Amino acid sequence: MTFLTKARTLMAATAMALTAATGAFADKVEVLDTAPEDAVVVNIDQLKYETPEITIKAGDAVTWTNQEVMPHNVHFTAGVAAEAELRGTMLKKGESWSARFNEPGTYDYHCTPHPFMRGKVIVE
Ligand SMILES: [Cu+2]
Repeated sequence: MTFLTKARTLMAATAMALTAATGAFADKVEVLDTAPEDAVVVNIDQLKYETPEITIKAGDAVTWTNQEVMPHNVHFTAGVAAEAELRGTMLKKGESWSARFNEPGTYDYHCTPHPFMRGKVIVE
């Protein structure tokens, strides 16, 4: 761990402690009701995530949008996004699902009915 990473981790920990103190503790991955305009978009089409690996910063949001008729979702197995699994809702064509990533790490995911569809969110 570099000094910078350590400093960042400390800053993140401090920010989280402050957030917790105000009563709005942020989960590692928060599912959002609406897609933020500045979210990084991952389109789903032809049985794949078009950008299977994305790198974002802690606090950034990601929106997955299904572009085809075949329903898809975003599924993090237990221990990845939280202690329990995080299974996104199935998306019909044109539908989106968004989540905010609050902690650095690598978050692998797949599509529940199509486990060969895999993607990764790297949070710095
Ligand atoms: Cu799928």
